[in-house]
Amino acid sequence: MALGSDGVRVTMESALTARDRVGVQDFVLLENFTSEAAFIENLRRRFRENLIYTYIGPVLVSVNPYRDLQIYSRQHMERYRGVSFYEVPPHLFAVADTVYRALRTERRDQAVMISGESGAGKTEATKRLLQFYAETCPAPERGGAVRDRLLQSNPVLEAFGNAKTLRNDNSSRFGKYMDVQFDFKGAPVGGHILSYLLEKSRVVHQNHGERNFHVFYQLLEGGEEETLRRLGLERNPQSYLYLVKGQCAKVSSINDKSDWKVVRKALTVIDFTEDEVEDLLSIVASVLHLGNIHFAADEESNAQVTTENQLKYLTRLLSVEGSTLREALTHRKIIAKGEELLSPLNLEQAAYARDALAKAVYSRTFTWLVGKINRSLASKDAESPSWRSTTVLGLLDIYGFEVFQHNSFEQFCINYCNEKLQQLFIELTLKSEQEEYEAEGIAWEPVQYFNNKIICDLVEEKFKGIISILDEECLRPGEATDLTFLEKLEDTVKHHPHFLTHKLADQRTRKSLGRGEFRLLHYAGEVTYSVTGFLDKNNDLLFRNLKETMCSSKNPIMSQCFDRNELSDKKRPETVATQFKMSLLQLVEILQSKEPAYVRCIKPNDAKQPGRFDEVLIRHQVKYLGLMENLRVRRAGFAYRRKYEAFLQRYKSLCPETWPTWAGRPQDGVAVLVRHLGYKPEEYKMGRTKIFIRFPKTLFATEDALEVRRQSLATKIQAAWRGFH
Ligand code: AD9
Ligand code: MG
Repeated sequence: MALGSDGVRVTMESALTARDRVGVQDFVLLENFTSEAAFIENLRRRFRENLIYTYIGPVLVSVNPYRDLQIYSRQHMERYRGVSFYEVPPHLFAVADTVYRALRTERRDQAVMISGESGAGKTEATKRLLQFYAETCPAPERGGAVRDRLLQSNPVLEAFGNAKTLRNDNSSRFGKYMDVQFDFKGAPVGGHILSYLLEKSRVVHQNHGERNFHVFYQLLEGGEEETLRRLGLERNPQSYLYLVKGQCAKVSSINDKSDWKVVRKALTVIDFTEDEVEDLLSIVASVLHLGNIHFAADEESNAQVTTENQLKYLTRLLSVEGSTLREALTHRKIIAKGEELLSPLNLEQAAYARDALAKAVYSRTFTWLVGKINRSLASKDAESPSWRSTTVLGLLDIYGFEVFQHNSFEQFCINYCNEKLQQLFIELTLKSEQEEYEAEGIAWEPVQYFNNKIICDLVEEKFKGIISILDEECLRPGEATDLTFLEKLEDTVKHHPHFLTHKLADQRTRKSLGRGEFRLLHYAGEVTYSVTGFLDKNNDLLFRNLKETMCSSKNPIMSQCFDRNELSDKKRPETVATQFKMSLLQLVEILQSKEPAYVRCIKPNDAKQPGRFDEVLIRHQVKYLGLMENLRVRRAGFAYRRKYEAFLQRYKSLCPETWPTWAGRPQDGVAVLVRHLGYKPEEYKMGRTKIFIRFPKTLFATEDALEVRRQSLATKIQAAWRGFH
């Protein structure tokens, strides 16, 4: 069979014969598997042929083509259903189908973990997977709407949680883990979403060339006249200070107007009533008004609100008392010795309080939205017997490793998250390798690998870890600063091989480190973090009277977001880093309880353009994703393994004893076959159900023999045909 132009009709082994042109479909078949150059060359060859998918054993590596390759149609879905993983060229749908079948036949929960840097294609992959399940799975007996809801939750979450950044026009600014629940017939019956660390600083500030969250622009562009009038909004994004910082309200690849239509419709599908939509939009609009609140200093340098009109709209949209809000924006309430004191804010403090309120309102609304979607996705059949036998398929679309020119608290959290996931990945990959060897009765050969637990500990350990030390400093308001935090770090983790600061560095490396920085040697490489803002971001303070004001809101969404208990609670709320750490531990637990599958996404260039393969950029990602390590683990023992039946079926024509049919056990047939082919004992092992071949060259030689036989057969047939005529 020739390589089909649609890239689908080819079997794995026949593609091997075209390996010079299109590379190998599985990196484990690379002759020189420890060479990064060979790895990248293989990716390049395939990318040139628009073959964006390649395996490392069961792991799928995907390179963003930045063009529509027409490979996700219903027809493609059908081609990948029910076929064996290796019989078809690598594809996301092959993973989708394999995972789904394992879920059905083994009744074990599954998790697909999708990782990669910003713009690598994680969210697209997640959407394609969901679409695959929505379109190919049977419909549930009851509550068929859940399929629509699963799909429609996405545009809503993207409107509120995605934004145009320099790296990606539709960048997810939060991490997402989504469970899809299936009943015993394999029909999707419910879902649940967990979200992680929304980048809320974006609400009040965007870098040049970036935007705020999509929803603001969508509402201004697409909202009906009457809606905008009610909300007191003008169409022009330039009118809103929270939207002009990045100076790029318009993006050629984005159509805010039509996107808004989609979002508006989706809200209805996920059970929003008209009132709820109104309440939600009031909040979105209030954030814009909040950004336009100005202050002027009175003669005592105290801040006064000067934008009465904005205040009026805010009061109405948030359903709070005007005087309370005015006071809360310009004063801070302090409780000292049981007495309440109002301390006026200066201009800088007032602007800080206003921005803190905008961020809190927006991020809590986002959390509420996730909760609302979850209620709509919750299986309505919770009490029925089928519920009890549901299985779960999880999809993890979470930020990849980040290294910028300037790295702050956010990158610290994101990179810590990647350390945790990498640890889990190595653990699970090794475990599954070991399990397979044991199941097949083959001796396990221990693999040397870098265990990044040491870095995870450095970040998360009690008392001595970076997060603990940061939290400790956050408990000393007025005394602690970002720099005292750094000093404490230096004192506590002095001689750690993965930690460095200006003071601790030797003369040579000192030059590359600023005084307010610390450097972590992550599994994926070095990252230097500036401590500026660490305390503030970790504390995430919202002045008490602003909280009180919001608790008094009559907007039903706001009153759910700001709970009065928060005010009376004597216990300090958990810091941002600690909350994140706990949610990560929970995530790891969820993932550990499931059978894992992996999609590793790679971004080919920074220009968001098709056809460009930037080798330097790709080499970095291969490193960050730990792909060479992954390949090494996979290749530690055997390059290739296949069920006896499949192996015999393919190669039986190469041995007179097995051709045309072998009557005995497939395993015995394979034993006869490989002996005939001259396999040496060190080249292979016979497991319980599979043959394991150590080197690719053994397989390639067999494959070449097959090709020769096919050609000679074809020549004979042609000759016979000519003779016949
Ligand atoms: V981020 O961390 O959220 O900033 P992602 O999620 O990894 O990032 P995303 O899926 O949003 O990246 O992909 C970025 C863009 O690349 C998409 O908007 C598409 O235009 C493009 N893309 C990604 N994957 C594919 C694909 N398989 N086929 C075609 C793609 N285009
Ligand atoms: Mg994304």
